[in-house]
Amino acid sequence: MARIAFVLTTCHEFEGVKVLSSVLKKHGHQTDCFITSEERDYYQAVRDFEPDVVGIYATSGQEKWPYPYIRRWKKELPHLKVVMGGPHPSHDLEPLYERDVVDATTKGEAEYAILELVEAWAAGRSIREIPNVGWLGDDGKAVQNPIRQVIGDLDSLPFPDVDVFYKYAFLRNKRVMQVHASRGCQNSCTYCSVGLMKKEWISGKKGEKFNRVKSVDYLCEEMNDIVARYPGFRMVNFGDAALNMERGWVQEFAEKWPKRVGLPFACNININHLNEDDIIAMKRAGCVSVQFGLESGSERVRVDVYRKGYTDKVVYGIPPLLRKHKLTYRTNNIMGSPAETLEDMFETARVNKRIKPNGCTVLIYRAFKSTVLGQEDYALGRVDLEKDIGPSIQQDSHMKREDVAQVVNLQKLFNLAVYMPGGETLVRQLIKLPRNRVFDLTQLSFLWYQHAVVSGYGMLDDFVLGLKNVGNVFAHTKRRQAAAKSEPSFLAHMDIGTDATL
Ligand code: B12
Ligand code: SF4
Repeated sequence: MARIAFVLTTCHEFEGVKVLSSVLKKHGHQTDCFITSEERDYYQAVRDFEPDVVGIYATSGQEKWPYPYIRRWKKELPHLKVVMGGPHPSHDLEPLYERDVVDATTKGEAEYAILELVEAWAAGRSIREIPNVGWLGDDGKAVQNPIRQVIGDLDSLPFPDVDVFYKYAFLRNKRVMQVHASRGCQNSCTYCSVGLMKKEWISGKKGEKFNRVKSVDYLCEEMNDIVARYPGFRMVNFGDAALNMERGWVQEFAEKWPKRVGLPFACNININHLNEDDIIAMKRAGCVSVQFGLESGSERVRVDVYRKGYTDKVVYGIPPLLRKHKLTYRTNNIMGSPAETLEDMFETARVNKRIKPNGCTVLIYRAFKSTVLGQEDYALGRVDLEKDIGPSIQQDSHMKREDVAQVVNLQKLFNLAVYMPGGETLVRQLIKLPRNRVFDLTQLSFLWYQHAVVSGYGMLDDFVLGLKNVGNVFAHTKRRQAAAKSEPSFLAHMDIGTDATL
C-alpha cells in the first residue's frame, strides 16, 4: 500500500484527480489532496500525511509552483517520488529535467499509468516500460513511452473520489457541485489543446474513440452517491466541453435526471449539434443556464482560423431558441489572437450585443504549445518570450503586437462595450489610457455578477472563491516584485490558477 498526495493551487474539485484517486483507492492505496488556499501551513499538511508519492496536476504555466515545497519534502522524506501529469507534461517533457524534483511524467489519461507507477516504485521495479510514462534516460535525455488505449467505457471506472476534495468545508458547503459527464469534444478548435489531445492522447488502435460519455444511469448513481453523503448542494455545474456530446443522450438524460437526481444544472453546449428538441429536453431536465464559445464576432476568424465550425447562421439561430425556452446563456470570447485586428475584436462585442447573452466571459488569447495555433505562433516568433504573464488567461497577453495594451484594456472593458448604451464609443477612448486597476476591477465585477447570478453559483460562494484565487490574477506582478528584491520566496513560485472564475 502506498500513500499518494495530490498537490493543487486551485480551489476547485478536479475531475482528473478525483478519478485517479478513486482508481488508486480501489487498488488498496491511500490518497489525499492538498489545496494551497485551504491549508494554514501547506508544507506541514502534506508532510504530516507522509506521502510516498506526490502527484502534480499541471497546465502550462502552472507547473513550477510546488518545486520549492517538493525540494523540502524530499529532504525529510528521502524515499519520496514525484509524478507530474495533465496537459503540460503531456506535451512537454521539460519538467523531467528538474532532476531533483520530478521523477516521472504521464502523457494523456493516467488512471492506469499512475497505478502501475506507484506500484512499481513501491516494489522497487523499473518504470521504464510503463505506457504513458515519461522518464529521464541515463544519457540525460527525456523519454516518452507510447501510450495505452484510452478508457473506452467510462462506466468501467469507480465513481470519482469527491472525498479528497469535500474534506474541505468550503468546497462541500458551496452551492454548486462540479461534475463531468463526458470526455472529449465534437470540435477541434485550433486555439485549444483538445484538438491535439484527440491525436496525441490516443494509442491509435482501431475503434478507439476520444469522445466518450458516461451512461445516464451511471451519472445518476454517481450523483446520488455524492448527495447521500454531501446533501448541501443546490445545483450542479457540468464541466464538460458540451453536455450535448452524443446525439440522443440529452433526451434520455431528460427522462431520468429529474426523477432520480432532480438538481438544477448549468452546462456548456455545442451549438452546432443542438436543435430545438435538445433545448426543450435540457429545460425539462432542469437546465437553468448554458454557455457556449462564440470566440470571435468575425465568421472568417471563427470558422477559417479557429476552426470552431460555428457559422453566423448558427450563431444567430440558436440564441432566440434559448430565449424562447427561457434558458439564460453566456458566451465565451477570445481577445488578442494574431488572427484578429482590434476592429475584429470590436465586431465580437457588436455580435454579442446582437445575440443578447446574459453574460460574456472574455479571455485573452494565449499561445499554448499544445495547440495548432500556439505551435504556429512559437514557430513564427509571435510570442514575447521575455514577458511573464503568469498562468492566467484573463490577465495579460504575451503576444507581440503593437496594439497589445489596447487589446488587454478591451478585454477588461468588453462588457461595457456590450451592455452600456453607447458603450463602444466610450470604450474606444478608454482603451487608449494606461492599464490600471479600475479596468481590472471592472472585468472582475462583470465576471463575478455573471457567474454568480446568471449561472446561479451564488453571490457569496463566488465572491469567496474569487478571493481564494485572486492571488493568481496578480501572480506575475508578485513574481516581478519578488525577483526585483532577489528574494527566493514561495510566493515567487506560486501560480494560483484564476480558474475559479471561468
Ligand atoms: C474543466 C476544466 C477546467 C476547470 C477544472 C480544472 C481542471 N483542469 O480540471 C477550471 C474551470 C477550474 C479550469 C481552469 C483552468 N484551465 Co481548464 N480546462 C478544463 C477542461 C475543459 C476539462 C478538464 C477535465 O476535467 N477533463 C476531464 C478529466 C478526466 O481529464 P484531465 O483533467 O485531463 O485528467 C486526466 C489527465 O490529465 C491525467 N491527470 C490529471 N490530473 C493528474 C494528476 C497527476 C499527478 C497525474 C500523474 C495525471 C493527471 O489523468 C486524468 C485522468 O485520465 C480542459 C479541456 C480538456 N478537455 O481537457 C481545460 C484545460 C485543461 N484548461 C486549460 C486552462 C488554460 C485553464 C486555466 C489556466 C484557465 C485560466 N483561468 O486562466 C485554469 C488553470 C487551473 C489549473 N490549476 O489547472 C487548458 C490547459 C492548456 C495547457 N496546455 O496547459 C485546457 C486544456 C483547455 C485549453 N484551453 O486548451 N479548467
Ligand atoms: S469547443 Fe471548447 S473544448 Fe472543444 S475544442 Fe473548441 S475550445 Fe476546445
